Amino acid sequence: MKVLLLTHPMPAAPYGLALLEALPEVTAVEYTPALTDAELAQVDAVLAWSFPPGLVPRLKGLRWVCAVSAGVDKLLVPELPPGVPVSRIVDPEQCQGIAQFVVLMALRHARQLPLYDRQARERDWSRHPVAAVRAQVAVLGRGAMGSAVASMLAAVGFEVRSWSRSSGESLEEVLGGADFVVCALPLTPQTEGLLDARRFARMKRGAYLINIARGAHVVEADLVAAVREGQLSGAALDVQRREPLPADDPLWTVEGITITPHIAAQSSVATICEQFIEGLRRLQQGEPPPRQIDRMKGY
Ligand code: OXD
Repeated sequence: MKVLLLTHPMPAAPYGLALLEALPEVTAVEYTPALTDAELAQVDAVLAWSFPPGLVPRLKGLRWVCAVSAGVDKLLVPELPPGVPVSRIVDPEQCQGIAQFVVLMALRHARQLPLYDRQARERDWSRHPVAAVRAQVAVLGRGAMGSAVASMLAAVGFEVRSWSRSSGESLEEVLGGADFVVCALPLTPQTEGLLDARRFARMKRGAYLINIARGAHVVEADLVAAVREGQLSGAALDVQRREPLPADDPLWTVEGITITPHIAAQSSVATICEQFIEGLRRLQQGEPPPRQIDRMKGY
């Protein structure tokens, strides 16, 4: 069996070493553009974050795609044959890390830490009314991430309302009641650009957005406008449409928008290897790989 490692921007070496130790009979190759058609045609499985353009049709023997991540949106390219199963990593520790990040960002905003940081630089000891952390949070997405986020926010005193596309509730109504909106949705054609000028206008004036899902959920130019004109008080964006975010992107320049480089939480190499190796063993035995997503739904 042959596997292709496409873990860029993460280095492939640790995954190759783990595979060699656990499944010495499997050949693991790190992707380079120099791989020939004949070499690529022998690949049975890939461990990947995304596919370089034009690669998938050359993987003629592909039997399984395993994402190196929780989200699989970058792998669901139209060229991927419909019968090839796609799996994702399911890591409770990553969900917990994401939830901690959201709570951190929500409390930081609710307790005005950026303001006090600014004041401290000027040795200004002014006090402002303290907002009770009883604010309302709308968590968009009820999957593993969204549920972990909702529970942790509730545990520190926020009032949480969860929404998903299948809940039947009106998104506009849920947004309209929230002081904070957290995006934890999968990225699909139905959720791309969901948070746009129209939705920002439906939010409470001064609401705060936290996005730990995918940059493409947000129409970033609309967000910049909404924050600049005060409709939103700000946003914490751990994900952006273009990653790495280019130095000249307007998102960097807006007071109130915090950018972090997709670090809210990551699965450990050990967990990814464990789940990939489990799937390869199943493939060797002719069994379906675990943690498959529904390719029709896209998550
Ligand atoms: C992701 C991840 O899907 O980091 O963004 O796992």
